[in-house]
Amino acid sequence: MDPDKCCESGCTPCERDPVGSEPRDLCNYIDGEFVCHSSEQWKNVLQPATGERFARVPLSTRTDVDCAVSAAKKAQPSWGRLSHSERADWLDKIADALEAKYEDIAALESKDTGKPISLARAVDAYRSVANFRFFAGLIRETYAGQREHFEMEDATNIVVPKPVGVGALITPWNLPLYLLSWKVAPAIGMGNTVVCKPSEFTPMTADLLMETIHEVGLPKGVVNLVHGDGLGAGSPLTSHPDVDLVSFTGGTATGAKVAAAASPIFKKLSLELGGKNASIVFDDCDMEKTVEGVTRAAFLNQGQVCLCGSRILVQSGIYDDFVDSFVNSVESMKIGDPSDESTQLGALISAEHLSKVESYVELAKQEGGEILTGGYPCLPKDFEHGNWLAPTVISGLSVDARCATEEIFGPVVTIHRFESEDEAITIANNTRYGLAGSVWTSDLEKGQRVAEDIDTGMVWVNTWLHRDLRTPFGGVKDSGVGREGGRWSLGFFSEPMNICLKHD
Ligand code: TXE
Repeated sequence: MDPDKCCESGCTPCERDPVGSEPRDLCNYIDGEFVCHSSEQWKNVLQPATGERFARVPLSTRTDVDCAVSAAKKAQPSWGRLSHSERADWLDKIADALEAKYEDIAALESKDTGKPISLARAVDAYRSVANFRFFAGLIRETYAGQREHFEMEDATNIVVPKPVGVGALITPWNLPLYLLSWKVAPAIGMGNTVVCKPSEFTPMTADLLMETIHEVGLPKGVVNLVHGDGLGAGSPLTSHPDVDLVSFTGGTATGAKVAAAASPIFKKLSLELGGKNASIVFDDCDMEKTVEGVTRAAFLNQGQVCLCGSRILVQSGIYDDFVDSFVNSVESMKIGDPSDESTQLGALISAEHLSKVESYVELAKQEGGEILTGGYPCLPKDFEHGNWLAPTVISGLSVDARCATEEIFGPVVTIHRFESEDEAITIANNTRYGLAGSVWTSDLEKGQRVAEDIDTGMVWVNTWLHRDLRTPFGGVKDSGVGREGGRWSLGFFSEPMNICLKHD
């Protein structure tokens, strides 16, 4: 084998462009080295706010995927033999090193995704560090004492949490490092080695994570990264015979392809897919707090969060007042330059995605909807080539309308009137999705009762996106399969083996 190549099929070390230089060409990270990809193909990385190119991402191929999987496979046995607490120490080291780059994470994420810098700091940078730290603590706490065991009269059963093997971690563009770290930390913490495939639209903080992992000296091959698109890199990764588990977050249509690729060889699979979540507002809610909470749920990250409350159901007694206050609240949000600290709404991820969202607004008009607020924001010339849409509120649609049941994944919400608790629940469940939802009422008993009847994986009462990392995260119906979060992540990223010891 050529000593310059990291595996038989060949990937050569690449000279990294210095961080901060523009435009930058990114490299894959395989077997502890930044390496070139095997094709000549690149994709431009554009700033959503301005349309300017600021980097190029490799369009890797099956050859690169093979290389990365073989590095991960080679590294797994010795990594898997470390104790849980030794691996937790590595997670803490990564958390510390990432924390030192807090502002870089926020700035890169804001530039790459078009989201406001304040949000990138408070949510993306914060959670990326917190994910590593949280799983370090949880793994230590869970596996510090005696192993879980079940006594019989004449035998003892001991449950041994073994690593699954090589994991493929595929992430989307809306919360790039937040979601990647949410998968990498428990996956490697439980003794697996991984190949990451971040979204080709937002690769910058995944590169930063690899740089961080390299700096702390994580054993080579434990974390590998292949850049590229779904067809060239994602698909060969999910169908690779040496990949034992796939954790995917993305669109429902892509999730179906991933499941089809992974299931013939029985890979362990976790799919976090789309949502069309209802925010249910009862007559007895605290109006001011509810308007604030429902506005945040509707438009955080320009509505590009799978948990966003994109259908707002309001009880008839307060419908008119609520709609007035809600529209006022939406119109007061500051949209514009993502690097401005006071900005609340940034740009959409891509021109293609903007067109998809715009097409839903057009469809809403054809379906008989009334646009209560929306349109295009008036912005300085620097942003004329960006992907902008003002937060849009649509009323008057049937609850069966396509805009009221399909995932738009942008700053567009529909608002509907209901009379009774039962009707609210029926409307909330009237979609193929089942990820999340929120209920707004001063009666917590009613809040819990309604929440239990909603067919989703998560419901918040009088709050939204109030996350405790110990709780299960995931959806039902077309929103996915499986749960991650807390001990559910530890369960997914391990295989519980039972050893039965017969007593004399
Ligand atoms: O996501 P994709 P897209 C929803 C949202 C959006 C739609 C499509 O409605 O409009 O999905 O968005 C990789 N095998 N969400 O097209 O394609 C891809 O490269 C393996 C909801 O941007 O699902 C990327 O890394 N991988 C969602 C990742 O999958 C494949 C967040 C997600 O991309 C692949 C984002 C394949 N065949 C969009 N094809 C959420 N749940 O939060 C693509 N990929």
